[in-house]
Amino acid sequence: CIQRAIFNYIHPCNSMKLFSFLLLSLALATSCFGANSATPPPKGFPFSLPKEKPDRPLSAAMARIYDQYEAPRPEDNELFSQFKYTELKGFDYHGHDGTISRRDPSKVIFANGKYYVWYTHRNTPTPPQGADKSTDKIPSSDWDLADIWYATSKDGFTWEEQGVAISRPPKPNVGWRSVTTTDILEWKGKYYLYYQGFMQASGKRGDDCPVAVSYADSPEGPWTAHNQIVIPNGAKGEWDQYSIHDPYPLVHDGKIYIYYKSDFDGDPKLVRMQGLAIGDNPLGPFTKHPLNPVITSGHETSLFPFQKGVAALVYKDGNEHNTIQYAEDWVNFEIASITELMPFAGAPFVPDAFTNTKDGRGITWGLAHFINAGNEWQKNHAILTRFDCDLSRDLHDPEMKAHQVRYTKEDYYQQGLSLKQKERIRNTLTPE
Ligand code: AAL
Repeated sequence: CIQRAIFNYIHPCNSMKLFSFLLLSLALATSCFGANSATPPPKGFPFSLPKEKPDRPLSAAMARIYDQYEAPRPEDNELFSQFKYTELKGFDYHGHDGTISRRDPSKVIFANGKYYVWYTHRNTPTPPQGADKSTDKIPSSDWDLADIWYATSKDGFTWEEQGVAISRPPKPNVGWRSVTTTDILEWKGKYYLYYQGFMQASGKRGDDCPVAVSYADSPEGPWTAHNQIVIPNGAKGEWDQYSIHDPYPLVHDGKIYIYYKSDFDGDPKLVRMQGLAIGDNPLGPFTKHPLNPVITSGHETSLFPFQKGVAALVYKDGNEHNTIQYAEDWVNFEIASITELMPFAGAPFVPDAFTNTKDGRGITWGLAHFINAGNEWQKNHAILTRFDCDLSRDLHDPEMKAHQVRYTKEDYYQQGLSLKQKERIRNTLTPE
């Protein structure tokens, strides 16, 4: 009908009518385009990533970035961060000959105007020689025949070693072979160091030990050994029957929550998972949680209060390694982010570790270690290092929220094929 209207209108042709026709066409064209702006939105996912979960059918992966993570982008996720590393000053390693090792640092605390850290300290005539060659002087592993030493710092970068905090006790006390892998608790004005107490050289059967504790009125000591096992190995046939590693105390709900690792199974490789034991008294007893293991991956797993719950740095082992996890109830952990280059044996400075907070603020730095620091297993030893991150609700450091860690081609070529793999590939018939 529009065509007929135009034909009737301009049939007796003259310039006025031609001008009006052109005007009418322009108006129609504009209205058509204009009509386009009233057309429904495109059916595809929008170009600008919605900050909130959109009301439309979503794939499992798209639903997950809204349901599982704090934000659809890593840079907006408070529980995502990169990790940056700085060499520490103040520790001597005998030229990295393997006779001295520092590793598995405790959480860092601040007291008397300075930072404190405790760690496994080994100083032996030889580097580790394995369980069969070990003696009462020759270590089996990097953490065999070790004591617990401590150091202080004004800035977290340069440290002053203060010396031994806890020495190995005489036989048959718990830890007579080696006291290692300690962590600190401040509780009602006193200090407690929990640690692995070895009563045989690590590696004889396995890396077997329970957890013991010493206490002091000051972080400077002197430390009194409780001389009893506070977190015992599990019963025969239970997941944690042989090893209770990496005790990691925090205060929550007016109680002491000690997270720990156990190595189990071993067929063909060890499985490493994390358990939880809860107590009202720092000298025990501690009750293991019935849902243990509570984290299915990780190694020396470090944790920190975050909002109402607790977050965990889960690295190195297991299906969910390289993740940062979160449990609002401090027991049931979910993956909060995926990251990389995570600190080995991360030991953060956690200002609210013992404040029984329900509003955890998070972390920005801590210490960690590098094992086989000399890149020669014949000189096996570990060194302490510092990491920085932005897992804090009180910091916004966009550089820490970048999600592309730069590796060099050398890093990739260092991850080369083994001889066995090269042989396999060589023997694989090339397709016709
Ligand atoms: C560390 C920790 C425990 C283990 C050994 C020394 O990384 O998991 O302490 O026993 O390795």
